[in-house]
Amino acid sequence: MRTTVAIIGAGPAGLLLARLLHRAGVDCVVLEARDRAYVERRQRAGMLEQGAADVLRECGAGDRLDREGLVHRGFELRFEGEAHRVDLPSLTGGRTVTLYPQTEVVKDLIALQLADGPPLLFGARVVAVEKTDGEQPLIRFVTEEPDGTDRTDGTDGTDGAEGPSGPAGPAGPERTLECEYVAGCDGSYGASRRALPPGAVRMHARTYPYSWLGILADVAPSSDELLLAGHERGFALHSMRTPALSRLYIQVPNGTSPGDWPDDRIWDELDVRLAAGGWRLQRGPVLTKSVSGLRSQVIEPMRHGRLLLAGDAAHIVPPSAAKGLNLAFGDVVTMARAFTHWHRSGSTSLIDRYSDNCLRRVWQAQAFSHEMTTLLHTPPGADAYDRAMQLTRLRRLTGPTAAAAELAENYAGAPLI
Ligand code: RFL
Repeated sequence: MRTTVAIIGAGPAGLLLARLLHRAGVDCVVLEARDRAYVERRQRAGMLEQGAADVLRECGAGDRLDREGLVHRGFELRFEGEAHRVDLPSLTGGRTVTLYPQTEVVKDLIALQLADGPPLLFGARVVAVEKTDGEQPLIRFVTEEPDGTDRTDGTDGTDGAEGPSGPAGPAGPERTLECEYVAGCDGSYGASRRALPPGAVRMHARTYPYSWLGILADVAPSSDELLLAGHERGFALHSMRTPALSRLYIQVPNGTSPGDWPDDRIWDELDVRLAAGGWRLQRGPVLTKSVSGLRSQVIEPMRHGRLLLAGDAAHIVPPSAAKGLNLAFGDVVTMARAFTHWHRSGSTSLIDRYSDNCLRRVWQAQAFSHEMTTLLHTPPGADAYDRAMQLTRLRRLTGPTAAAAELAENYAGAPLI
């Protein structure tokens, strides 16, 4: 098989890139290790910046988003038993964010691609990416049958922290795909990162000393907007997936097992951490319960030869600022523009600047995600001084200050197109 751009991974990054390239007339093939049902079921992000929603609309994937997405014009920061609303449009010149689950973004993009897009091979696990230093990279992959095992959320139900896993089922013969460029969109445990020669890139990494216990609950959200609490017992987040499904998280120590937290204990803790005035949290049946660690990673540069990395393959952010999916979209918009320019003009100038152009946005999102994480979480061993610092930062951000405007700007994100 041959193509112009080989895309590894059919997560949001790979699927959006395929869509953008298809519309620009650049040939591509997408290889995805998992089966379609698995990819469409994987619970992860929920919040789209306005720029990300605009890109989906622009490439024809905005119909259901506009019908079913929940537009949010603000969010609340809660601390010391009080709620402080951050109004996005007034602080950002009119920007908003949209709650629309990543599962639905992926379903919409897959449906479009299967209807009229470039080839998308499910169950095609890339085992090697070769010759990225030369003119003609080569991808080796095996096709696998789904074995019915649900590995959606990692080993213990952790959501999305998907580690390297074995084949899904019996592997067929190895096949090859020749191409001119490789887009590595296969997440942090994919084949693209493994193809980087030792010493070719630098990996910056940080692991935070706490995790998130998340639940999906079959109950209508208790608030129309996101509530983020910086309680001295730790962070809590009230979010939603749909008007009938709530998504809630609490900070827990690293190493926590979901089994340590019976449902009532979770609801009681959420009540304490999210408390503000007479507000009441509605309880309901817990549908899923999972623990995920918080980490930051950046690979620098995001390119080696003819292999360009995008999304979680290139960087990870802690979920506290909801930037991961949005950053992935930012990368592939930049990448699609670079490949399109090269395809039309023969010039590699934008491909050569791809990494630098992305990294400015990536580090900005890293900084904001780090700030939100340390602002709202209580580290092990924190004392009264640490808490006073945290409350001082929170008060500054919720007052009529330039800091409040900066918070809103970062939260709503910059336009991508
Ligand atoms: P994905 O989604 O991991 O997709 C990678 C795809 O590559 C496939 N793959 C392979 N295919 C072929 N051969 C191989 N050898 C392969 N190895 C892997 C995989 O099967 C998969 O289909 O990466 P992508 O596309 O870069 O997308 C990144 C986002 O998924 C991620 O950043 C976000 O989910 C992060 N995130 C959030 N981002 C936001 O923008 N807003 C949010 O509100 C938000 N909330 C979250 C989040 C992440 C969370 N977890 C799981 C840490 C909330 C949580 C709890």
